[in-house]
Amino acid sequence: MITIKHFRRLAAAGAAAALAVSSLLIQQPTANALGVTLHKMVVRYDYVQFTQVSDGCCYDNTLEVYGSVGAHTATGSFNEGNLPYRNFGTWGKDPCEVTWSYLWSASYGDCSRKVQVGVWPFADLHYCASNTYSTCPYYSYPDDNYLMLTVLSGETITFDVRMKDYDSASADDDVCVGSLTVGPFSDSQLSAMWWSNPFGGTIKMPWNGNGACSVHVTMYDY
Ligand SMILES: [Ca+2]
Ligand SMILES: [Ca+2]
Repeated sequence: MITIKHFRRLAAAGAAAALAVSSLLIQQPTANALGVTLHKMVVRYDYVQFTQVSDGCCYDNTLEVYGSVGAHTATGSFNEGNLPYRNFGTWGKDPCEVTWSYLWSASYGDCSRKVQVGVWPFADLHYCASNTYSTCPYYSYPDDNYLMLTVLSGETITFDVRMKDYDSASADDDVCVGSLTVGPFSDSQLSAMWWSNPFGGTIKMPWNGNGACSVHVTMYDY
């Protein structure tokens, strides 16, 4: 049975709890409490275009490609559990080989992609989300060609691509490696990057004897 005295004690406890919560909020202000806008940006990797490829002897014009695409900000305020890379194939290995657009299935996520001169859409692949460009923590490939990135005004954004050609008899070759750093942008510039008016960027690697490529990436405010 709750007496008036007990009730008062419960009410006092409730007030103390509320005070504790409010002081917690004061001690640990969120970014929004400081007047900082957190822009949730969608980064979409569109395609890679290879304008020149060579796999060495005897005019071999087919590469066996694995790699990663990624995006991060200068302060590293990622979403998605701090996983700024989307990896395909198996870094440094060649467990299986399929054509770029072979069966849209995560089962082939660890396979190298056979690549010639041409345009290859990133939407055709499955990826693992990772905190490094060279590992897939769970050896599964459930992810697509999109990343979510939290961007603050005044900080730069870097897009990076690393694609290598597997070679059984020698070290693997860089065939499309590069990065593009953009910004910093203001709040209004970031907000203006709506899906119908997105930011578009191109990462390029000039011919290095193994490959020459450009990679297109799109970014918009979510
Ligand atoms: Ca090669
Ligand atoms: Ca090769």
